[in-house]
Amino acid sequence: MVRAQFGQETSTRGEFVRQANRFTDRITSDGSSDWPVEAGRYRLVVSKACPWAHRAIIVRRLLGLEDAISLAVVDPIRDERGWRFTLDEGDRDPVLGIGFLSEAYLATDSTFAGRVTVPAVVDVPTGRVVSNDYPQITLDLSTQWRDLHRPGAPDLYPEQLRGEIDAVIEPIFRNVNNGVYRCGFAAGQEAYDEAFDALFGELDRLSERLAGQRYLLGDRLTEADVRLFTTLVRFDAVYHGHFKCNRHKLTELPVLWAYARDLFQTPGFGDTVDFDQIKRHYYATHEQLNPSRIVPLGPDLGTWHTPHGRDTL
Ligand SMILES: N[C@@H](CCC(=O)N[C@@H](CS)C(=O)NCC(=O)O)C(=O)O
Repeated sequence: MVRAQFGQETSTRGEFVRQANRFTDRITSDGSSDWPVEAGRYRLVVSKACPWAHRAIIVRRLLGLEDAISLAVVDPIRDERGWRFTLDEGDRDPVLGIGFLSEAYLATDSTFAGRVTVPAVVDVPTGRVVSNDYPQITLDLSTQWRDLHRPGAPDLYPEQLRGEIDAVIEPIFRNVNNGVYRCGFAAGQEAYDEAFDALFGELDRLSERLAGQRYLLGDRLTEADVRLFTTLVRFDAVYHGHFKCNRHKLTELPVLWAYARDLFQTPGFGDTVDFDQIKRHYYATHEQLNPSRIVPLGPDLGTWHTPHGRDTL
């Protein structure tokens, strides 16, 4: 039986230690792997609630890969058997023909016993999981799928900026993307305190960086912005309360709030956000954090559409 909770990912000091990604194959354009780039062959399985999966949804849309890679969306509420296709007719994904994502994991590795996670890229003809390696999935969409990008698609991982992008996203991952989980899943005060300080210290540094430039790498949108956005957009709706990330709300951090609104109002970002699924997933799934499963009605989300003033930077 696969597990849907996090007991195995807690250190003796009470820190949340994320499991390694199990499936790390890559789809490549130069024949260097078993998985060639091919329109219509692969299915991207996501939860709209999940920040890691959300990266891939955004990048797929920015690059215009919707027709090349189909999308399967799981129910935001998973049960003890993990992610399920209960939003689909007959409770089955119509393309893969499975009811639970775990079926694809187990078809690929019958001994798999970790958490079944999204995003996952599945090979439709064989039903095998190619990758659940979320940081590599988006980079490969940018670099390997180039021939199928829409005309005028942005280069989100330009060669000359890769060193700087990698340097920026590493602390963002550690302190922000994963940092909010380290706050929320800390099993001890000290582990929580450390994660909290690291998170807000990083947000302060990012505020400084973004005070005089529109995007993390200057005047062009990159993979780094996608990665920061998926955490920021969830911040007030779930992380501030549910994960106790409450030194400030995003709306109280002027630079980051304007930056996040700027991205939200960019096609491919806000139009891929589903606040209802985000809130229901977190508040109704993490039973140990919210046993009543009551989903808060706030915050007011209308403010995401207010002017951001960053186009003049
Ligand atoms: N693959 C990574 C990151 C992806 C991830 O954590 N996705 C979450 C959703 S945000 C998930 O699928 N969780 C399944 C679960 O908690 O059972 C991991 O194993 O930690």
